[in-house]
Amino acid sequence: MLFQRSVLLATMLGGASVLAAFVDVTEQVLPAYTQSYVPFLDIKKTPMAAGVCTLDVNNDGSPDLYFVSGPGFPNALMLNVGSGVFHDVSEQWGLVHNEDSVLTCLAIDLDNDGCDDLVLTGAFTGDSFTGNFMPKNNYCSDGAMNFIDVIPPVLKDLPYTISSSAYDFDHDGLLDLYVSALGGRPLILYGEPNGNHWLGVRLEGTGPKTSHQAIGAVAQLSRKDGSGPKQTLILSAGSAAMSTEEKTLFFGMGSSDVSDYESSITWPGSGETEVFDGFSEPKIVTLVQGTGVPSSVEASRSGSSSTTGETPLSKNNFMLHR
Ligand SMILES: [Ca+2]
Ligand SMILES: [Ca+2]
Ligand SMILES: [Ca+2]
Repeated sequence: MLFQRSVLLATMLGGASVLAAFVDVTEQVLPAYTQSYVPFLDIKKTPMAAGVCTLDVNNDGSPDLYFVSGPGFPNALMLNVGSGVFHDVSEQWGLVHNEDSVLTCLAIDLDNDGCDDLVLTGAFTGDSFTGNFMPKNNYCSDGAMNFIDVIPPVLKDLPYTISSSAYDFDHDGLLDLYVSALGGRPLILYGEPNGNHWLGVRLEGTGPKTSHQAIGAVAQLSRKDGSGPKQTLILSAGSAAMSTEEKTLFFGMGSSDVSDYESSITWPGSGETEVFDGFSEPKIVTLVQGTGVPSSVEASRSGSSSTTGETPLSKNNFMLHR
């Protein structure tokens, strides 16, 4: 179910309280989801939707949804068409995966081309686990509205995976993966550097309505001249099952120069949008609410090998390609 906040209810220190309520808007905003897949079921009673990812598959600035479902139910990509309505585009984008149910999804830009990709772990048929998927979003490479599975062999048939999370372990600006498994060793998969440009953004709220960690902030990156698509990332406290991850938001921009871009941050609590400019790469910057310019610039270890260093966990490289 999707809930739209109408009023917030919380008890405040000192006894003051604020009235709160949530309204179920599932059938209004996801009509295709209810009509296409479970016409014989009340969606409120269906066992499907093991998880959901938020990602902007077409970089139009409107977050879309990808549902992963239980045994016997297809997964579903719901495109945000505005006015609070989502359309089912699973088949067009090649993201049905109805033969294998998936426990968890993770939406990140694995190759820094500027488009969110997916990592789907814990595929199972109901009787057994069958492996995993890693669909790459081709929208940034050639405008194609589809995903193609590019999963590396080491992960493809790994059984009993339960979750994955993303972190830039080797500080090269390319997100890496930590994949946990039931009854087995976890995997760390290092992204293979591909030369694409990137920018890491850390957010710091200064209140009074925005928390220091700024969880819930919406960060958008777009060209200063207004041309081209707009990337949108939402700062969350974690994703997938039993996982947490990097609080740095990573924007990839392919071969484009990051100095051509600016970022607008909509701060949680206040709802105010603030534009930051003056980026250079390869860098991780901190954007402090109310300052308008990047601060605490941290150079990456760009160029460091993705295969150096010791880890007690197994380590395998992957490279995304078509
Ligand atoms: Ca979108
Ligand atoms: Ca990508
Ligand atoms: Ca990395």
